[in-house]
Amino acid sequence: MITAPTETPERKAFYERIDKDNLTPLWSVLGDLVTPEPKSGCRPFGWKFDTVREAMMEAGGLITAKEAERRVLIYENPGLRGQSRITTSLYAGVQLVLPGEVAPAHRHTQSALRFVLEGSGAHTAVNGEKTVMEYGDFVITPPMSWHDHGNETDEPMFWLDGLDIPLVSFLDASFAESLGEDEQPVTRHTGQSYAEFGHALMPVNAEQSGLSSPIFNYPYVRSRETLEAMKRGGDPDPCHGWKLRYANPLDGGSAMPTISTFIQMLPAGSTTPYRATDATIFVGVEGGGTSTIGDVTIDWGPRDVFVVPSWHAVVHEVAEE
Ligand code: 1HN
Repeated sequence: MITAPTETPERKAFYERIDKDNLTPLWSVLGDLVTPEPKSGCRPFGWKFDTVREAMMEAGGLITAKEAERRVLIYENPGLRGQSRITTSLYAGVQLVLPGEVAPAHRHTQSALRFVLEGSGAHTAVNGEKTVMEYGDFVITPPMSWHDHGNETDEPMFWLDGLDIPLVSFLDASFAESLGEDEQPVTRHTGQSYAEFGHALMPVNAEQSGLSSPIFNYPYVRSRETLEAMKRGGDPDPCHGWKLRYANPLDGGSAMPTISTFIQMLPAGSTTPYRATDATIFVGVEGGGTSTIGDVTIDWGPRDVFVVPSWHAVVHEVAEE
């Protein structure tokens, strides 16, 4: 633990003198710069989907998806208000596309992911291919890929958006562009990427461009089936239950390089405490439980979102059925 040296009148006068030259003594700030353990401004917190849904429906009456560009309410971490962040490095929000609406085609350097929370059958198009979205589907939009959304169903469609906005801002690397059309031209069959890369088979001339996965919709039906197979095949991990990582089939890495993504199924009972340096955003899919992060306890069910900050141990508890 590094504590700052005491401030004598001579030292204080010196600091004030050098301040006008934009100089600062390291010894006054070292303890905050280099901490013995990660120190996060992010706080453990949970949002109930029902509360967010109500506000989103109200937003739906106030502004169209097109006028808003993206009609989203941002999940702002209570420790990071005014910064459009859910954790130190990530942005998240809930997006609503009403029947008949489009969210126009654009692209940007930020990586985006969607996790479908309500509705069935709206689509997103990414780099010339459409995918139809269902509850629990995990969809990615890699950096600089054209993307637009549309809802031709007669039900509202909601999803969780996650983007690496704070990380990209930290690097001063934000670029964005509008296509100037609501929808991008479609050049590939719906489902083509998943057909070509989703089955441990891939085109012989497949080239990796960038670090993101060529699959852009990981359907929930497949993830659910795989978790069930893992469950039949063996005991759960004491920390994680049965847990899968969304992977890039070309290199085995994360589906997108800046945001790791997983889906896990928890057995009834309590997990053992888990602590990591990455802050984690959880979203309930089925069932529900209680998660304890230090002295904060969060109840969650399907579509609820909660955050575990960096270096905070979490214990999940799921009731017996
Ligand atoms: C964006 O492009 C989407 O494409 C959603 O759905 C949320 C938040 C900030 C910047 C771009 C989308 C976004 C976003």
